[in-house]
Amino acid sequence: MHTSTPVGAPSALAPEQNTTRSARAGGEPAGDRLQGLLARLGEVRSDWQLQEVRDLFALPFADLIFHAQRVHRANFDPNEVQVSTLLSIKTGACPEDCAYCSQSVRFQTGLKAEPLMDLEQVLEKARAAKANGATRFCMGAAYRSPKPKQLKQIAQMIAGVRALGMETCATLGMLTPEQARELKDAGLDYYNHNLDTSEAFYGQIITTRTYQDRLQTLQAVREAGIKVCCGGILGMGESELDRAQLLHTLATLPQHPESVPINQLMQVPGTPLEGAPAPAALDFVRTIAVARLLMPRSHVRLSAGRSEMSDETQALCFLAGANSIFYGEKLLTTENPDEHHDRELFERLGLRPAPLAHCEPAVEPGQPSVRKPDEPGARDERSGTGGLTAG
Ligand code: SAM
Ligand code: DTB
Ligand code: SF4
Repeated sequence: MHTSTPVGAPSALAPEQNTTRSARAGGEPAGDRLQGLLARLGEVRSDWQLQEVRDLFALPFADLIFHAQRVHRANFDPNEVQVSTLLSIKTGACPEDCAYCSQSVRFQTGLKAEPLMDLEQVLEKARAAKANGATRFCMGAAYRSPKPKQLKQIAQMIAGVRALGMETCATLGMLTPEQARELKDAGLDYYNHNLDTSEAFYGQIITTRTYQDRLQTLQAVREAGIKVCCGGILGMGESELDRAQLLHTLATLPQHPESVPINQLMQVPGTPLEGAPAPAALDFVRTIAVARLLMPRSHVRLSAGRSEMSDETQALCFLAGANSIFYGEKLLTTENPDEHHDRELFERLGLRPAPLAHCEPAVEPGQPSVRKPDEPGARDERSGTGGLTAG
């Protein structure tokens, strides 16, 4: 007797069909729609539909990781991880009310506020980061937006770090187009400004600036010719739809951010988000994989939260396409895995820090230089040298 398998039902007899069918919530994708979506994976697109993002989230886990690996390997050496080190150059007393943040003046977090650091102090930290194997130095300041005098001082820091032969990154809050140009002129390579979450959920996390403000800063940064580092945070009480919407917004910007940090909330006592449920590890991995598929040429950073993750979860994140981390015992104000542990993790996984030359910018959507995962010219694996070193 002939029997048919209902859409979505697993069938041991038809493994290929199973790769096209949803096993999770978020709508039952029609087989044709999903086939069309899978066929285009690897393209650098800015025309993603939200439903496509949801369909990727809904893939069976093994299929999602398989596709993420294919796309990752077509664009990057899968054993190389870009390494950045963070420094808080101005700490605390921030007027904004970001519900996750240790540095907001509105929450009693016990953090000691520190003024803008001296140039020489910053350069000393950058030299140490470089000696430890970091190729990018990211300077963070707890500002709503920098004042002209502060920007001039920070411009000197950027020029100084660049002169050490490192890539420079800064995260200083909102910028005007003029300020972005000033930073570009100083030699800034990347500006980090996160969307943090979906537009719909954003108002529950921050009330002192709007989503639109953030998008405007991103536009100013892009137009100044600075590479964009933009991502978000998981574990703030957002839904899977919010995560899909965040990634959809990032992947439909006129140009993909070159760097996409996916943070897991570092819970800070005294903030409104203290006690928020942590994301399930597999959901975090899933989000990394979807980011990899949506933005094939971008570096996806396994950002804050690694100290709360097992080595196995981190390994799954690298397998899912994460290829950038923060290295060093501290993020801005919270902890990161200790350096010894990270060196061991790299050794155990056979990972290497990416040399500077490999930190290529992402490609603009629509450009013909799309590498499909199985196409000739897709990136070959290479062996590298060196490793993370101790401070
Ligand atoms: N004040 C600037 C701003 O908000 O644009 C720059 C510094 S701010 C600390 C940079 C980013 O760090 C935030 O946008 C947020 O995504 C992330 N972040 C801050 N606190 C965090 C936490 N507790 N856990 C995870 N990520 C956090
Ligand atoms: C990003 O996305 N994560 C980094 C960086 N950009 C600036 C910051 C993480 C901060 C974690 C909380 C803290 O250490 O204060
Ligand atoms: Fe201030 Fe940035 Fe923290 Fe928000 S995330 S409170 S803007 S330092």
